[in-house]
Amino acid sequence: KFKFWNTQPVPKLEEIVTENTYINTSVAVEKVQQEPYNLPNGMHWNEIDLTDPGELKDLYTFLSLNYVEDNDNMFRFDYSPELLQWILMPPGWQKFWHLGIRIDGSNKLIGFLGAYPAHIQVYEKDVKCIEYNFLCVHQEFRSIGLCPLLIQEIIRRANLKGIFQATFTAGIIIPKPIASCRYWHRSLNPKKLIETRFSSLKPKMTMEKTIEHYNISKAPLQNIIPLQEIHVKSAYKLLMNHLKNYKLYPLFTEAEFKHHLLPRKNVIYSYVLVDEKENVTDLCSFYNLPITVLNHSIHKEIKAAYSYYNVATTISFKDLLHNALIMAKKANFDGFNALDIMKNDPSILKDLKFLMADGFLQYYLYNWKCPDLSRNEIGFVLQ
Ligand code: JJ1
Repeated sequence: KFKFWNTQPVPKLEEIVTENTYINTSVAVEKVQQEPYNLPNGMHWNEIDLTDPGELKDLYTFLSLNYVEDNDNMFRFDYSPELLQWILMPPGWQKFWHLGIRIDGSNKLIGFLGAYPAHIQVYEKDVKCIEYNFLCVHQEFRSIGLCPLLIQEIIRRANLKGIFQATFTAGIIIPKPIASCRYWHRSLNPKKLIETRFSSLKPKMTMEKTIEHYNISKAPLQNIIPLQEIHVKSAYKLLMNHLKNYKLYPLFTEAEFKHHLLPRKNVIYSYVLVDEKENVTDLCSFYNLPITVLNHSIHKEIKAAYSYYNVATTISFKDLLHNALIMAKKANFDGFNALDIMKNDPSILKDLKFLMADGFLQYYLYNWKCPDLSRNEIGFVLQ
C-alpha cells in the first residue's frame, strides 16, 4: 500500500508529528533534476496555454469527462472554463505549471495537473508553496503510474523555480492528512436534487412538505451588496485580520485578494455589509461549481454553490451564512455546499438546514510536517 507515497517526503499515516518543519532541505536550483521525468512510450509532456480559447476548451472537456466523481459515480464535477481560469491563473501563475500529458501523433490530452503559487501560514511559520489541483488521468489510462509521474514532474517544476513545499486537498486518504473535513449540503431546489438523487426524500416527508421546509426568503436579512473595487482595501484588511484566528490560512497579497474575491460572473460571488463610512464590516462569498448528473434522462446538471471566505463582525455568523444562502437562491443555485472548517460549526449548519453530505475532504502538505489540525483551525479553502 502507498508504494509511491512511501517514497515521498510526507509523514507515514500512523506517525504522530510534534514539530512544524520541512522534511527534506531545499536545494540550489542548479542541483534540481534538469530533465523532465520519462513518460511511457507514445506519450509526451505538454504545457497547456489557458489564454488560448481552444486549449482551455480542450482542458475543460477532458476534466468534465474524467475528473472527480462522488463515491457512487452518480455525479461528476464540471469546472467551467471561466472557473478553471480563475483557479489556475492567480497572480504569479505560469504556463510551465499547467502540465498536460498528450498522446504522440493524435495529441489527445490524457493527463493533467495544474499548480500555482500559494503562500500559506502553518502554525507560527509562513511557507511558500505551490498549490496543486486538478490531478486527473483519462479513465482509459488509469493504473499505469501516470499520477506519480504528474506529481513528481510538477514538484520538479516547482523546485526549478525555488519552491520546495506544496499543498493540496483530496477526497481520499494518503500519507498523511493534516486535517480531515466533511462536506455539508443545504438544498435550495429540493425537487430537482431529489429527482437527480443528489438528496433523498426523508421518511414521512412529502415533496410539498420538503419544498416548504427548504423555502428561503427572497430578501436578504441585511443590506448586503456585491463586493466592489472601492471596498477592496477595507475588505482585505477584514479578511486577513480574521484569518489570523486559524492555524492554517493563506497569506494573500492585496492583488491576490482582488483576484480571489472580486465578483466574476458565473464564477465567484462576494457580498459585503458596509458601515456609514463605507468600511466593510462583514463579508461572505461562494463560487459556482456545477455538477454533471451522470445517466439521467431529464436533468443534466446541478448548479452548486460552494462556500468560500466568510467574516462576520456586526451580525452573527449564522445570519451571514443565511444571507449567503439567500443570495445563492437568488442567483438560481440548486444547492449550497460548505465544509465544516472555519466558523462553519455543525450546530450552525444544522440550524440553517444543512445536512451532512457523504463526502470527505483531506488537507495535505508536501515536504512539510506539522501536528494535526482540527477542522475549526483551518482557515484555507481550496477550490
Ligand atoms: O456531492 C457529494 N455527495 C452528495 C450525494 C451523492 C450521492 C451519493 N453518493 C451528497 N448529497 C447530500 C445528501 C446525501 C444524500 C445521500 C446520502 C448522503 C447525504 O452528499 C459529495 C460531497 O459530499 N461529493 C463528492 O464525493 C465529490 C468528491 C469530494 C472530494 C473532493 C475532492 C476535491 C478535489 C481537490 O480539490
